[in-house]
Amino acid sequence: MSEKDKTKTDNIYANQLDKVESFSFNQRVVDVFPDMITRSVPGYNEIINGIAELSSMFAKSDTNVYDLGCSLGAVTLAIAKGASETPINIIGVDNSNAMVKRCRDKVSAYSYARNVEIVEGDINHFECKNASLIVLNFTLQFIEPEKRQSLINRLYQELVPGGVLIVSEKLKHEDDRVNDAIIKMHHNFKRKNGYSDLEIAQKRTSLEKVMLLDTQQMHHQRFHRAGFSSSSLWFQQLNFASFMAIKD
Ligand code: GEK
Repeated sequence: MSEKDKTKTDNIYANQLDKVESFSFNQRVVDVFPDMITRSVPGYNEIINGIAELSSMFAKSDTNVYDLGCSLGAVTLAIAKGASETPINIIGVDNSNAMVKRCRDKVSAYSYARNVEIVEGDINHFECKNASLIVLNFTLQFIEPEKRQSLINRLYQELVPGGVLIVSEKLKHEDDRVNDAIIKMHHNFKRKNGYSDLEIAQKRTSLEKVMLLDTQQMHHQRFHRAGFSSSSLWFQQLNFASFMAIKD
């Protein structure tokens, strides 16, 4: 099987576990990741395609474009294709060794992704240089909440004027009634995609301490505190959304 097609069905939480460990991006997750993320995140493919389009508009010649928390490189590859007319370097960063290894194999299978480098590192300490576009596609929600503002502050500084930050996140809602209703709709989405109630419940427990959500308002406030004069939602499906913030 080629690197392009290597994906297995996610059944990590299919059987009752004695103890549900906190979620981590280990080899087991890497092996099923494309299946897991497309069956769990409403609008995932639309967001990836949208980022490809946005990269064709905002990636600037002779700059760097960053995919922070790149996992298996879906965003990296989308940018390589979307901005193929523009001479840029694309750098994907992830702190999971298992993800980075598989991502490098995957990227090397695509001839249009020769301008890509995949780096193993913690995005809290990774310096982006001369960046016209920085993407955190469902990564910020895994960063400790107290580190999020300083990370976004630094990314603002590292963007060139006119540079764009794209942040996709699962959101929580201020109003508990809305929150509960949308969570139920998300669980229905997962059921329709073949996950059982047991899988949904065990996955939820595993994420409880490692994926901490912000409201839409918290994201806008954070972008504005960092210096962005403009931040907008360009995509939302249920409680999954993507923002773009532009540096003047
Ligand atoms: C996609 N963007 O397919 N430093 C670097 N990487 C990190 C850090 C950190 N501090 N914390 C978490 N990660 C991808 C999906 S998944 C989202 C992103 C999800 C990495 C982590 O190892 C994982 O690969 C990724 O962020 C989050 O568009 O699985 O819901």
